[in-house]
Amino acid sequence: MDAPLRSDIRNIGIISHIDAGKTTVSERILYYTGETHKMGEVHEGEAVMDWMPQEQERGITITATSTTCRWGRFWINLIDTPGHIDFTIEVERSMRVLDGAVTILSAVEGVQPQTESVWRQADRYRVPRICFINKMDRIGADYRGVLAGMAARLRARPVLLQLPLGDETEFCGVIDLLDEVMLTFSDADLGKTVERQPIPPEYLEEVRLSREKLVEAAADFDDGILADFLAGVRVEGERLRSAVRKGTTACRLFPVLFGAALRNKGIQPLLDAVGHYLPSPLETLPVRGRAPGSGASETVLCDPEEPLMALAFKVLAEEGRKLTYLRIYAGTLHAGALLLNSSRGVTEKAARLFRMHAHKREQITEAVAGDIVAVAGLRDALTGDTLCDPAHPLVLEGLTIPEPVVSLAVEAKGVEDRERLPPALEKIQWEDPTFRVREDEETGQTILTGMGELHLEIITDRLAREYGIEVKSGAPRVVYRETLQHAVERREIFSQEIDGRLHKGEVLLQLTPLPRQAGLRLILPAEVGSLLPVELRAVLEESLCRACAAGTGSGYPLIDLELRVAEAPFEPEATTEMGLRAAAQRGTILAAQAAGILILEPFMALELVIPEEYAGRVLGSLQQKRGRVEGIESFADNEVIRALVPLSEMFGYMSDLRSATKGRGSYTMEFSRFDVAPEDVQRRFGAA
Ligand SMILES: Nc1nc2c(ncn2[C@@H]2O[C@H](COP(=O)(O)OP(=O)(O)OP(=O)(O)O)[C@@H](O)[C@H]2O)c(=O)[nH]1
Ligand SMILES: [Mg+2]
Repeated sequence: MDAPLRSDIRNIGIISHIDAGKTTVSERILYYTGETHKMGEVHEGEAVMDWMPQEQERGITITATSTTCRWGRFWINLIDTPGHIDFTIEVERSMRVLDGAVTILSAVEGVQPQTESVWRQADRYRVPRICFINKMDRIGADYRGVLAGMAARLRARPVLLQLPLGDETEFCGVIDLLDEVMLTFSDADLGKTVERQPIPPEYLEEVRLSREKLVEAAADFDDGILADFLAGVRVEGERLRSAVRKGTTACRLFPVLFGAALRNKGIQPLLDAVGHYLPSPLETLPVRGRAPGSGASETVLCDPEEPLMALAFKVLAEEGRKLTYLRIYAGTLHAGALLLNSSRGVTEKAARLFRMHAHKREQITEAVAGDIVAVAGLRDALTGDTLCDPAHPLVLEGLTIPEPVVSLAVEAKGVEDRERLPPALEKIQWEDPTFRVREDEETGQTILTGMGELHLEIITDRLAREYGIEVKSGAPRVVYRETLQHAVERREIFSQEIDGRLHKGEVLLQLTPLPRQAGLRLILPAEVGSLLPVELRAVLEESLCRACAAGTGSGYPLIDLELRVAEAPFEPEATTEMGLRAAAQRGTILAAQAAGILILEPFMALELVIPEEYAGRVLGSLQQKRGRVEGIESFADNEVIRALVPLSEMFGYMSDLRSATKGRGSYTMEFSRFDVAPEDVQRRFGAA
């Protein structure tokens, strides 16, 4: 069977701010690599990578779509990610399993707020990147400004591998600085034919200067090049390529290329660059796994002969069944194999294996370490789970799941739909770890929690379209947390005879408020000296966590406190699981109420990019929204404002900003922390 060599695999993601052109670039990649025979356009709702109806209607990407394509000897597993912050989990899961990324920047807008966020996500996973400055055909394209923004705001070191040919609407191709050749893309066949010609004389001087800078950057990674550079000897393209590759894979250098995806320009050199500069799975940092029992960690080698080790990074619910995307880190996966889900301690069968082509599947029989494939037949696996050889259990590090902070109360419109709602929501939860569901005990409503208004809107739309369930929903609200006002100590004793048996439980609890962002710190009595059996200790710990998660009455979890169990006496024959559970839960709630509850609300880190002339107006409106400005910097004609704002004030901000800046401002917002809510909110919950 036709299968890739590990050294020829490139697992890459396409990342950027919303609308920079990721899907348009991906569609060209599919077309030029022969994956598709028609170029799908985002604005016509025809992009293959944007296959969901909600994506096609809105012209935005919502879910990360993975596809495999071939370019020369390379097998590229490509994931097109969404730019909208509500779908940030899609970038997170992709960065977790990819070996490299292409960052798309708009030549007009440059480094935008969300560019910074995805750049930080890639930094966190140490993913090497190449940058593609897109939309070079647009009026106002200014690549020098983009480079300055990269250096200043991303603190990255860009290195030009090309120069653009022609400005704005005249943009027609690029000059390759390594091989010193001009590349143009034929309009006659949708850019398929790349013509190579000598550099026009008027560009020679600029090429000389830019190539010198490239050689200087390459010299930092190759002493031979440094010597030649100092001696004024010409350095051939091939040597530059390998030095730039070293710098790129070490995340110290970020090669920059140009194009206009919509005009079919610049894509083939980008594909070459993916092969040349981004690492194969053999070259990435070794992955480590942890043994489930002992916690001992060991290195996982990207070798088909090793025991199987894979990470589930995405789950799709298709007609009630799961399709699970796996990144294989070690070993060979055969269709029909029994795997251990070491994160959950269950065995599962990988019944069928597929190579994915956007939404279409190609069935395969095996896949090796380094590859990305999809599996049908896994029942329990969810995003972040490890699947491995049952004889060699290890758990890989999972994903960082961002905090969902917006909630929406919904009710099924039709009576018969009420019962169908929970299973439908469960399936959507399989797919999306940033989507939560709970019942409000008082109102009987179902509360959906997600990343933002758009996220929840898409979910209700999917309920109607995919599951035929129409829901009535209220206005979106923020979610809250509870914390304590004072320290408190409480002894709780439970003692009751139930069905002729005495159930006792006793705890002495000490609750102390902690600073913001401290979370929950649980301290049980020292194991030495405590008579409490191990099983009951576990019961105690679980009950306390549960009590905190339920909160004291607001329905929101209790956080930022230390909960110390100073005493948990054990009376053989009398202390039971039920007794201890009752004492722990009741004790925690009553103690917290005695300590005085304080309601916390979500605050977001807001980053705005707006033209200077609108700064005054935008700052004024932030102040009204209880925002705290934390920094203002100027880049070119733009002001970049960073502020901390309560999320409750930010609903509908997109249209506010649009009208305040005549559509020229943009922003991104991500959860920062829970902090004290104002008086009216405290009163609403009967707190403070
Ligand atoms: N002029 C011009 N427009 C472009 C270019 N590339 C993309 N566009 C347009 O920009 C818009 C956004 O493109 P997309 O490819 O959907 O952007 P995206 O980055 O995938 O957006 P999200 O997935 O929603 O984050 C579409 O209307 C494209 O047609 C380009 O090179 N030049
Ligand atoms: Mg897109």
